[in-house]
Amino acid sequence: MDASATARRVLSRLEQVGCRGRIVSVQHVNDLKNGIGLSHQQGLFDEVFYRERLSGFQFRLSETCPEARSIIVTSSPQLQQKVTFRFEGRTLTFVVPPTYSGHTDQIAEKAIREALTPAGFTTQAAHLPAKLVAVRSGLAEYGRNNITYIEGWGSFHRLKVFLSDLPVVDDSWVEAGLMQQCRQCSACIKKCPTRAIPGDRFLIRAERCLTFHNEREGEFPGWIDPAWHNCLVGCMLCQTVCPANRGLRQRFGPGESFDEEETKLLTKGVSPDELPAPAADKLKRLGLLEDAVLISRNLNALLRQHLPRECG
Ligand code: B12
Ligand code: SF4
Ligand code: SF4
Repeated sequence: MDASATARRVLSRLEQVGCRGRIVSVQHVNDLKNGIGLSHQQGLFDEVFYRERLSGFQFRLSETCPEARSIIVTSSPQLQQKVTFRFEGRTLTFVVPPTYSGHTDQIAEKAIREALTPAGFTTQAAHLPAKLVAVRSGLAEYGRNNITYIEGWGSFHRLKVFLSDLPVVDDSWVEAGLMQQCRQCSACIKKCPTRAIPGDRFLIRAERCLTFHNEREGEFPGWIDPAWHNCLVGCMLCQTVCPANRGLRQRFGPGESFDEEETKLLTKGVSPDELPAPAADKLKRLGLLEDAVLISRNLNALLRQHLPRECG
């Protein structure tokens, strides 16, 4: 089978398993590198944020994956999950945003392999800036909140990037585009409690984003008002206010429930291997098992907000 037919097979196999994808030439990796590099040179990133979250991308493919010919980017729809905790005789429900579970990456990777292997091609996961690949390949568009949107799935989708030795015949690489709906809207700017979405530039101030702080270890900075916490991890405010997510924001996945004993253990900050198997399985299904200690800190912050007297 030739490269063009194999590429079509990859994309249709992805659709069969509920994902969407685009395949572009590996040469565009320089644009990705320059895109992030230029913003860095212009001083648009807080240095701690850059070092912790952006310095690990692997752009030097000639060293790490010299046989790569294409970049495959996939998008998989995911829903929010409601997670219920029994605590001090009360039931409290908090949200886990879409995209924290990596199970859809495995589904996408399997589909890609099934299409590539019979034609003699291979694939592997890549560590590249996924939004930039998704938008420049034409798979998605940016919202003003800096999250990417896909027709029918809004921003409730997870991205994953792969490399392949499949040569690219029909390449496409567009300028990064802003969603049409954003031109007349600034709802996310107004809703963001930390002012992370600026009015005077496109790039968010990631070091102010609640997600940056509740996904990293340590105490929350003093300027974060405890009342801002709205999810077990991450933050949903700039997505739930967005008109492009109308019809999706009320939908939730199966969710999980933790009983009184499990909740108590979680609040104590135990490591994943100290959790009883059923509780660990629930965290695993949510995609949060490795983050059990962060979840403990975040859960305590939410409980303090909802049960101020009980939790001190
Ligand atoms: C670092 C990171 C973060 C950081 C920084 C977020 C950010 N906006 O960059 C923090 C911890 C804050 C974070 C938060 C969240 N994240 Co995050 N994060 C990442 C990660 C690891 C890298 C993102 C990145 O490359 N950032 C660097 C910036 C520079 O990239 P960029 O936004 O694409 O910037 C380009 C554009 O701004 C463009 N540009 C510049 N000027 C202009 C002007 C115009 C008009 C236009 C159109 C474009 C444009 O050029 C820039 C490049 O120089 C990716 C996973 C991955 N491997 O890529 C997930 C990822 C982006 N995160 C994701 C998600 C879901 C979130 C949260 C929604 C989680 C949550 N619910 O709380 C929040 C959203 C916060 C927000 N408003 O952006 C998803 C996004 C999926 C989607 N639907 O788009 C990803 C792809 C993870 C995944 N596997 O799906 N995240
Ligand atoms: S809230 Fe409005 S401005 Fe923000 S991403 Fe959605 S449509 Fe765009
Ligand atoms: S995720 Fe929350 S804190 Fe971050 S930009 Fe959106 S609204 Fe602001």
